[in-house]
Amino acid sequence: MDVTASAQDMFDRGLAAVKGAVSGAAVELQPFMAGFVRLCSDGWLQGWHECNGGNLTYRMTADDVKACRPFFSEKPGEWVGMDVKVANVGGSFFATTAAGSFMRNVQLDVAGNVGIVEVNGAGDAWRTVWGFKDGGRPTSEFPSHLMTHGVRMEATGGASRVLYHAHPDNVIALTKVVPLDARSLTRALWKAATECIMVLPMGVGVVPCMVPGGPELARATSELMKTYDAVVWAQHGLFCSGPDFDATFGLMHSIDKAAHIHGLALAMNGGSADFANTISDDDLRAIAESLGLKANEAFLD
Ligand code: 2HA
Ligand code: ZN
Repeated sequence: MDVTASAQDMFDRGLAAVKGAVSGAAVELQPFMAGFVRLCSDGWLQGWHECNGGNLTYRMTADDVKACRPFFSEKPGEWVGMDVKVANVGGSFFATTAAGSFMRNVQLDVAGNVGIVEVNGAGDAWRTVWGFKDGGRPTSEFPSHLMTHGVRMEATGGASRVLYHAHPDNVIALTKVVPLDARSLTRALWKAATECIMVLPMGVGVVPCMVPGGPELARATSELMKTYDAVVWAQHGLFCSGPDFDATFGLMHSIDKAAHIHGLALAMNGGSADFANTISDDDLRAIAESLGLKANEAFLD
């Protein structure tokens, strides 16, 4: 037996194991990844992520990429082509939940349930550079997330970085009882509680019931995201965008809470939306103006 070769082999294996453990932890310890994981856990605790419901993507900053680059795989995955081409996110890196992953498991095994992918210069293919350690791939909604990242980037001068899809119960229920147009839904939400218009001055967009993960839903959502930072998917859930994890989670939470209050008020009022008291349109304007915000006039009387 060649003792020297065997000792070298053991050393190499040990080094690889340590490097693997350290590299996983190092990406997980980055502030953006801590925020990513926290949002997944918080969404689970809200009850918005039954089974593998929901998904999350984050467009990394140049500093995020610099901090993570030493821990990227020495050999990135193969390029995988997409049916969509989003030129303005070409060359960007995204953290994304894995297709089929459960939000409740993300905190237990980040590298198994989350990956970092690089998008090629043309914006029509991706490859894994970190994570998906059990052989996963980006969320099934990745092409629609990418299309929407492109749109939100443009609409916000680059500020928008987070896209979050969840299945909040109250929002889904609301789409069963309010006419499915953006004005009616927005007014029900705005008038539920004074805080709603503060986080949602443009209101919400709405798409009718469509096949989850399909190209039609992707196209409709990204089109509406030119105007709105939140889009209700009838009978399905909600899609929110924001500059960071707090703002995006806060938007999802605020909209679900307003939908909940609307539902409670309907139940207390015997099912009628003719409430004894509510927030007037002038009150809504005054609330928005108090924060220097311009409410969407198309949705006010
Ligand atoms: O990721 O929620 O809409 C699973 C879904 C699809
Ligand atoms: Zn969904």
